[in-house]
Amino acid sequence: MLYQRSSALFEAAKKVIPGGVNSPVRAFKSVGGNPVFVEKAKGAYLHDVDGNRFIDYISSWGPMILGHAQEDVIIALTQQAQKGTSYGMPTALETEIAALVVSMVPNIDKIRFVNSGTEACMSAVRLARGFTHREKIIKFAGCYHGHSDAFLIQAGSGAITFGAPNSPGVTQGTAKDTLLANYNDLASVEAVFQQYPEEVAAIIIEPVAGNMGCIPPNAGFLEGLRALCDQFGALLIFDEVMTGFRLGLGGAQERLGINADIVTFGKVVGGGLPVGAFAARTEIMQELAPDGPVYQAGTLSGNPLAMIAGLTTLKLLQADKELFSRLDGKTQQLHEGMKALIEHKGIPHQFNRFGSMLSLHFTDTPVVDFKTAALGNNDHFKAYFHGMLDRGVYLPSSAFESYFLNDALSNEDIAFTLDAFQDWLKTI
Ligand code: KE4
Repeated sequence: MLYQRSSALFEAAKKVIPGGVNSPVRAFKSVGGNPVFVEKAKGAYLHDVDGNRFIDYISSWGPMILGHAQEDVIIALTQQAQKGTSYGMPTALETEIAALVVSMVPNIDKIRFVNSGTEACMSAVRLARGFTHREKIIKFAGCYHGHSDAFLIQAGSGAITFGAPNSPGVTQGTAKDTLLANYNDLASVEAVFQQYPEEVAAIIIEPVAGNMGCIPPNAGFLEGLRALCDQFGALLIFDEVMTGFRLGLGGAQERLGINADIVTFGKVVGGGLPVGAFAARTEIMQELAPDGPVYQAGTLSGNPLAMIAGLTTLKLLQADKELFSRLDGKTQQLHEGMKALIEHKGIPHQFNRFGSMLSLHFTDTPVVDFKTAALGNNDHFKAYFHGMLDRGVYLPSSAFESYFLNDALSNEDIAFTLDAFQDWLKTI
């Protein structure tokens, strides 16, 4: 693979954009080399500016579950754009997508749309604090809920990659109200509640973690969180920015059978446009301005382009009753195919999979939390990432990310990916 134009574009970008990217994980810092610049994408494929084609396993970090440039979404966007792109006034479109999400997702009566997953999680925490009149939150080492100050404490995703899970610029005043526990470790959560029995407004968690690689919850873990929240009067916030509309229409709540108090969304709900959302039962949502005193706002929140992209995507997901099982099946096919190829190679490896989320960790230790995720051999990961990239397969550019399969992937694409993996394995 040649990447000359990408490299030249990267040099130009670095002159006017910090690190040459608008989101750090894209910079390839964790895997080395220069990022690939995309020219276009269609279905399961990314095409870079050097004419290379890649099978895409990040799907824009989750949103493109239907594949890129899905025809119905593009048509709906094009038609909507003719009517204008943002009004700063309410539209029936917002009500339509809000009602659809409320009909799909358990335990929510009302939803507020915002412009990113960060904004959704930030607003959900403010709402939980306003509703409970408490100040502290519990988050889990390695989980990532966006780049709002309160979350950049032992944060996952890109924050781990840069060795700055605790970002400069986050004040001690903020950090003192973010309490840390360990994923899949109920005792660590109970210990925090015992120390602050009446001060915790909420637990916020990725019900299936995707920012330490993919880490499913152990049996009983989420149920235990629900019980602890009920015991200590805290709210349970499910950050479903990744899992929402990916694990199924009802997301992790439905798939895992756990009732959250507030649910946040992003990625798929916007169909590739900037959308986040947070939702809860009326008793909680009525605290939000303009009904209640908890303030939250946004110029482009609910804008018609984002709404029509999200609405069209959700309707397509709802109409295709086989989509989620088909997607899970492709993920299982990829997982089992890769495992069969690597397991006799004497290379330490762990695969984690849940639904259409998957990750490969180069360690013998089961990956169940931030600590064990950090044991992965990053030199192996780098070689794997670039080995697959050079063979036309685009994987997440960090060991602390999950793959996100899309419905445009064909059996031939999976077979191509397994051939590339087998060919790479011969080189190590
Ligand atoms: P955004 O602000 O990036 O839309 O969403 C933040 C967020 C919140 N919650 C979860 C569970 C998330 O995974 C994210 C964002 N995910 C990362 C990928 N690990 C976005 C990719 C990036 O930072 O460029």
